[in-house]
Amino acid sequence: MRIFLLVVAFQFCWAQYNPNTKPGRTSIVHLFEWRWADIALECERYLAPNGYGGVQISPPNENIVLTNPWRPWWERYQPISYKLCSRSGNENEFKDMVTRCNNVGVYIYVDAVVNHMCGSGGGSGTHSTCGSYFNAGTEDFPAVPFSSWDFNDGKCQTQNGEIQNYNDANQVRDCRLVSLLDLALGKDYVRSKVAEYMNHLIDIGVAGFRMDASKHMWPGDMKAILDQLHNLSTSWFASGTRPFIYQEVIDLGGEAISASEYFGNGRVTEFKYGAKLGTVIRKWSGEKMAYLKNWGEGWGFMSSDKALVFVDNHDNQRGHGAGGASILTFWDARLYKMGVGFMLAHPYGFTRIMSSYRWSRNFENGKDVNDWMGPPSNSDGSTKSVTINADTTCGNDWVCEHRWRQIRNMAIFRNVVDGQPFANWWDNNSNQVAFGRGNKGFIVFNNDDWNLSQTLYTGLPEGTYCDVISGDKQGSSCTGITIQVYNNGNANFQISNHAEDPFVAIHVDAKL
Ligand code: QV4
Ligand code: CA
Repeated sequence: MRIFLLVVAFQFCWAQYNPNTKPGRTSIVHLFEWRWADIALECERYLAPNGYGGVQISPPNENIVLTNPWRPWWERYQPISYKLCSRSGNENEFKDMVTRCNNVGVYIYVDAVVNHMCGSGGGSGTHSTCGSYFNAGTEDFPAVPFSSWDFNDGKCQTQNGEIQNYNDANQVRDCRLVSLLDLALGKDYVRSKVAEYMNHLIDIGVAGFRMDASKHMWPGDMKAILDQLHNLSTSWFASGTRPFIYQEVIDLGGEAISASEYFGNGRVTEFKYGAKLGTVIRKWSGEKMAYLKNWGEGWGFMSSDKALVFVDNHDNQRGHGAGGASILTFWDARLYKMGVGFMLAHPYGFTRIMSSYRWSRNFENGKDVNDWMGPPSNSDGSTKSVTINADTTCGNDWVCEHRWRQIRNMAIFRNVVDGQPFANWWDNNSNQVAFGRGNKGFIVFNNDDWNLSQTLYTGLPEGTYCDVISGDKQGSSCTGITIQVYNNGNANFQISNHAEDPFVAIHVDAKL
């Protein structure tokens, strides 16, 4: 009995850190701005067959419609109500997506924007994605309903009601983030409306939430909401399963609020990860890949079992949020593939892969003045569908990084080596490094300006392996280069610094 109670207590305390992905599926993909109908198809035709565990979706609730600038992606971070009605689709399309993705074992993680409603300058009318009336000036959102009683105006202590100083935790939590009307999450009523929204999603079948702008909410207020959440739907999940929670807190150090304050609620985004990895792979600030030997907690990151990690996100790939110019994105494809490859090979954290759309970047004085541009859209503002080309890449300006061979195969690598220890590190004291995961996988990088030619101990069983970066294993052959592992576990690696992708990865499922 006592053991049973301990097990229950353990599950209760730790459940919200568990991504709830199927065993052997270790990453999720952020399909930024995709339509629900396209996500449903992608789960069935690509994500499930390639071992992806889930999808982070853009905010599904009703938001303001902005026309100046024209339909920016960030209008979706300005809620008008909790109706499931957005540029990605309506409630029926949402339910269809969740059902179809869940049925193939790819789970849905909702971006929950619950710190605020729209900006104070949002005006009044029905310019919202479902046509619900609102008045930003009087803080009236009858479709929820919220009224001026439900906002933090009385609590915020700054003169203009805005966050002015990130060294003052009270301001950061109780004042307006870039004018966004700040919800009074201390109130039972507001908490209950947010919990009702999230429970509606849980009952439809979602597996967890990205908690947007968590830094701007008190951890205790969040806990009061999270404690009201239902268990996941037993149509797909074991009874008693708690929703996965990961909180967006940008903590690069040096502010009043730290990521650790949120560990009691769930996982937290580790923003140091992408900022530092970008600096290393770009070889800025004297960094080199040899220093990655103690990557993870050794670099001052939060503990691995609390971390949600990514190379770039929808903000910092376009200069919003944190990380600055070091962040690697699809625009720097060669370096990006190395960064994502490193992340997926390394055991630290729970990994999220970014999947983007292309926009016409236009730098003026170092800033992209088109950083607001929304997804590929038709002249009426509706989002374009994701078309699939004959070579499996995406059309209509959808980048589909998750379909790039190198990234898709490294997501599979991570599944194959899941649970295996970091092992057999080698470096040349510069930018040539290698490491393995137990005796299941091995990866070698050459980010130096000269060739790599090296015999290394891989820990893998003897055999011929297909390098999953330069090609794919197809039947008993390999479309890329092959690597011979000898009976002593050694293999010889040759990587030109001019190679299309200067890294090589092998694992036991790609043995010929
Ligand atoms: C502007 C001025 C204000 C002014 C206001 C007047 O900046 O000072 O008071 O006009 O009306 C957009 C505009 C922004 C505008 C605001 C309100 O960019 O200029 O204010 O709307 O009209 C996204 C975008 C923001 C966008 C916001 C709402 O990144 O640019 O603001 O959506 O549409 C911090 C936070 C962190 C946050 C990060 C970006 O700690 O939580 O900044 N990240 C998350 C999301 C992000 C989102 C939000 C939070 C807000 O990942 O995408 O912001 O939900 O680090
Ligand atoms: Ca707040």
